[in-house]
Amino acid sequence: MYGGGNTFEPIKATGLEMEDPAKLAEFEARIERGEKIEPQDWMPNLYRKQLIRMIEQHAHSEIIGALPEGTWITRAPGFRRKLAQMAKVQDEVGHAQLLYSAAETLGKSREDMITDLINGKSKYSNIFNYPAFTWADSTVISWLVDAGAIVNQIANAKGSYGPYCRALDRICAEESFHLKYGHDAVVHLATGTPIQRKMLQEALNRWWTPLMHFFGPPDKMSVHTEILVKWKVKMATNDECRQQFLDMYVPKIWELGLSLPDPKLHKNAETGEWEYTEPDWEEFKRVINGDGPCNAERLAVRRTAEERGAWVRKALLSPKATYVTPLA
Ligand code: BYC
Repeated sequence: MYGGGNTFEPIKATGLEMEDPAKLAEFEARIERGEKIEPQDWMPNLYRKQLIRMIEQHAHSEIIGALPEGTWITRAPGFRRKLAQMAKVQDEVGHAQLLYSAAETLGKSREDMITDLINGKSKYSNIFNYPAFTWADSTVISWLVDAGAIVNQIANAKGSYGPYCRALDRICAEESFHLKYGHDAVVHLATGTPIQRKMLQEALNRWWTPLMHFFGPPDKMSVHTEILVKWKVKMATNDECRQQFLDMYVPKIWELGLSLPDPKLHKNAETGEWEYTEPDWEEFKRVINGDGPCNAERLAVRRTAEERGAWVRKALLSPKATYVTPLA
């Protein structure tokens, strides 16, 4: 079982009662005033644990997320798209580096994080456990998965933990290029031949449920939202991010003459809220707990990368390692 298997169970022991009440009150007052918490500052153990969990999962999502798109570098249509795809994948791996560094400031080593990933102990985003069969799948990831990520990350970049917020600021700047790249590639297919349009529509149908899952379970089922919103780690709830995504992107999808595989999907004119068929949350639980179509394959790739890179890390960390310049 992945992730400890307690998904959706309410947290019974927070450990907050063990904290010094005066320090806790001052910590919460700082957050209330909009101050950033920095690594050397006092913080409750639960804040530290929650941040490690979330930032680590985010970092893992970036390196695992590079895999489905990475397989399309050599198969992308044309040299220009290959170059752009390669740059995007490289950016995603760079995001993981920034995020692992941010999580390390909280006391968990990068080595431990990678070990927990490849042993299946840590989670990563549900969405990267689905296959990218066609080039259209890859374009849907580049446009809509990055769009969903930006909605979440722009909000959280204004949060309380300094190193995470600074990493998110930089990531969002790069993600906005990905969004343009993905949109361009989608528009190209949508305005292309009937076969290209069909391929795009089929990809959209495949990715819709994983995209709805991407923002996390509905607020009423979410375990961590309450405390994370209180401590300004999450600046918007799962449902708020999902609504914002629907608001921004459903009209753009429809504008291209594409459809979405949910007959109930519409914006309620009175409430201003999008109404939709609840995606299958049992499927979501299975996928995030290790039983999705590609979980085993994704982790196997990471495991191999770790094993094959071990000698490089060992050599670099060896006290005998010397850097020899060509002129020395
Ligand atoms: N996938 O209480 P909840 C990218 C888990 S990568 C998997 O609502 P929380 C990109 C959750 O962990 C960007 N698991 O949780 C890269 C918890 O389980 P545990 C990815 C999920 O933390 C390459 C349980 O369900 N973005 O953009 O309050 C190429 C209960 O959920 C998911 C981030 O990582 C999920 N989707 O809220 C292209 C953003 N959702 O830990 C693109 C950072 C929930 O108790 N993370 N779970 O075992 C977050 O903002 C929040 O963690 C979430 C979940 C909104 C995802």
